[in-house]
Amino acid sequence: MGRLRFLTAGESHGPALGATLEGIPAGLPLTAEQIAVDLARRQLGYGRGARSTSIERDRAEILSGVRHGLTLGSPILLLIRNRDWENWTRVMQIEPLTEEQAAELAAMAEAGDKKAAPITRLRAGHADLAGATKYGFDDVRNVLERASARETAARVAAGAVARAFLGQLGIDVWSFTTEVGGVALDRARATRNRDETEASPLRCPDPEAELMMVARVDEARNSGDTVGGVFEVVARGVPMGLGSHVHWDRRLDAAIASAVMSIPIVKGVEFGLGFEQTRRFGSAVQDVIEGRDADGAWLRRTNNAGGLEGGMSNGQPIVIRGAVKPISTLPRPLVSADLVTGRPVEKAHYERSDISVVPATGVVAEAMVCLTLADFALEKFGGDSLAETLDNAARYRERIEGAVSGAVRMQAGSPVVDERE
Ligand code: EPS
Repeated sequence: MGRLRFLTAGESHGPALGATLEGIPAGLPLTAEQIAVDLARRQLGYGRGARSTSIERDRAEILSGVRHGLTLGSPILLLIRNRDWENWTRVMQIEPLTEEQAAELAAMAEAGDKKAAPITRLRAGHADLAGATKYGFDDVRNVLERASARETAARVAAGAVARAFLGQLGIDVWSFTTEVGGVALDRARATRNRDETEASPLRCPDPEAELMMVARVDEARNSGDTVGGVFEVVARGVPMGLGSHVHWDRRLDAAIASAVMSIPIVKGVEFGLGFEQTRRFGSAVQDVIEGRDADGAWLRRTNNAGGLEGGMSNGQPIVIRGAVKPISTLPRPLVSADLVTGRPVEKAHYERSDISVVPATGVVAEAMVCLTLADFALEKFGGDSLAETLDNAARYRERIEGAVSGAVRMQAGSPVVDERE
């Protein structure tokens, strides 16, 4: 990241998660309420476990960088307290344990409190083995606390700030679920509008497919298993020319792919037609340029490139899909091996887990896309104050003739799946 940087901190069962965001211009209206919207969306979705649905009620406190509802241009520090912390104060204590406290922890473990005992039964697919080996731990908890999906709450809080900034530029980023456990949405049947999709159990615009997806989640739950799927993020209103063809690390497609791949459960990213392009002739893939309309916008017959050509935004909606693998903590654990003895064990570790997190991962991906687009918008337009950034952006848009997708915004009530995407 160049102009906009962010860091997250926090363990899953520690006192809090935090995010520091540096580079947002001064003068952006920002409240904790705005951030709460995305945090709540991340906690939803059929297949989520008890932690997200009934224990945590995520809310970010803004601790710096904002005064009287407007950003100051200084680092924005966000804090999300973990409500579950009260049950983990001894297990996750930050201060060294006194002899008494260590004995208390040992007694908890002795009495069968699983969270008090060191974790050594490795989960395949998680960070357990490589993380513990690399950092020299003999308790996997030291790894899984940070490798937990809980960390993504901090990303969503930071992403909500980036979203507020992008909103000022007329850029809108939204996601929906396209596949769960091998059941895919049918675009021709995707009749739900955005509000209806948001309110649905899996945030899927195709009600029929969603019923079958829900059944797949139930099937996994009933057999102690987990399922993955695919989400789609669409960014509208991105002006032509963010990113660059001139150097590998200035390409917007590469930056978005990297940001989305950095979400722990994501195992693949594609744009527009994606891998399907490899199966077609070039004539059936390229998005024919049809000329400009009366407003100066360039028209395309299709959007197979997903809004990105030559590493730059081309003014069409940016369409990103992410592959979500099934969660690696299985309620019916696989056989495994012990970290300390190296010997096989009957069952890998299990505490609690979600069954499926595809819609939630879509919300996290929105955040990563917002942060990346905000970074590239700041690279293009600069500005220490929002007024300056907006002025620069307006001048650029004027120069490229009011162009392209300017203030195209999703209307509530319109279908969310555009056939051309
Ligand atoms: C997670 C395990 C579960 C999830 C958690 C990620 O937490 P716990 O072990 O406390 O029940 O609920 O995700 C969240 C809490 C969240 O907010 O996303 C894991 O092992 O990664």
